Parts: sequence; C-alpha cells; structure tokens
Amino acid sequence: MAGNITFTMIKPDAVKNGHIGSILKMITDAGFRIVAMKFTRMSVAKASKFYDIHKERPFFGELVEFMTSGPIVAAVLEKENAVADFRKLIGATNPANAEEGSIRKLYATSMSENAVHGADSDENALREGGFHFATSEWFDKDGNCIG
Ligand code: 3AN
Repeated sequence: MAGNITFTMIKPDAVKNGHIGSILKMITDAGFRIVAMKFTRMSVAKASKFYDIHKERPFFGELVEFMTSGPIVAAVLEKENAVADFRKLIGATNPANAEEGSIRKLYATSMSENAVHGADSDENALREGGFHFATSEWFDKDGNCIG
C-alpha cells in the first residue's frame, strides 16, 4: 500500500465550525478511499509526540495547544499518488496562498487554524497512520481488515 497512502486530520477549527461533512465529501469526491477513520481528541502528550518534528519551531506551543483544543477527525486515505494529490486538494499551509477550490481556501482561517493536516511524504503518511491507528483498524477496499 505504501505510495498510495496518506494521513489526514480535520483540525479542531473545522470540526467546531461544522465542516466535517463538507470536507469528507471533498475528500471522497476527489477519489480518496477511507482506509481508517476516528473522531478523537488528542492529549497534550500525544500531540507533542505527533508534532515532535516541529518541536524547535517557534509555533510549536501554539500548535499543540490548538490541536488539543477540541476533537479532530483522523483518517488514513488511499489513492494512487495519495500524498501529492492530497496536498494539492488541501492547498497551501497559509490559506492566503491556498489555491481556489482547495479545502484550506474554503475553510482555513489562518496559518495555525488551517482546517486540515496532510502528510508530506509516503514515509510520514505511514508513520502518522500507525501513530493514530492499530493495524486492526485499517480496511482494504473489500472491507477486510489489513492488520
Ligand atoms: P503543512 O500542514 O502544510 O504540512 P507544516 O508541516 O509546515 O505545514 O506545519 C505543520 C502545522 O504547523 C501547520 N499545519 C500549521 O497548523 C502549523 N504552522 C506551520 N507554520 C506555522 C506558523 N508560522 N504559525 C503558526 N502555525 C504554523
């Protein structure tokens, strides 16, 4: 499956603003299949570990605070060329630079409250998917558990 997998989170701002359904529709309309999905709220410890790669960045504290401020939808998605195609669908990190029709253009309000996360490499997609889901929670297109 590597190469065809990405990992996403619908962030607390988009959840709070009632955009879960619209964002999931954009994702599935774009041809992504849901492999694993859950509605959950991350603890500070879990979010800090998830964003460990950014721990030296000046916005790390703000990022962890925001990502733990409410529930998120976490999901593993499958599609050919998943990571790149999903990054295109969500648009630039800063919504001011996000392309017309992208998820962030429609639903993000700032650099930190930017509605969705998308993994930035095949390796990180698998690492992040594995971080949030046991293999028993991953399903193939026939509905069979992968783990
Ligand atoms: P992306 O999510 O587009 O891959 P990254 O990996 O550069 O962007 O940053 C991870 C997350 O950190 C972003 N989604 C955003 O929520 C937050 N972030 C990035 N840059 C900033 C910034 N300058 N100020 C506040 N938050 C930021």
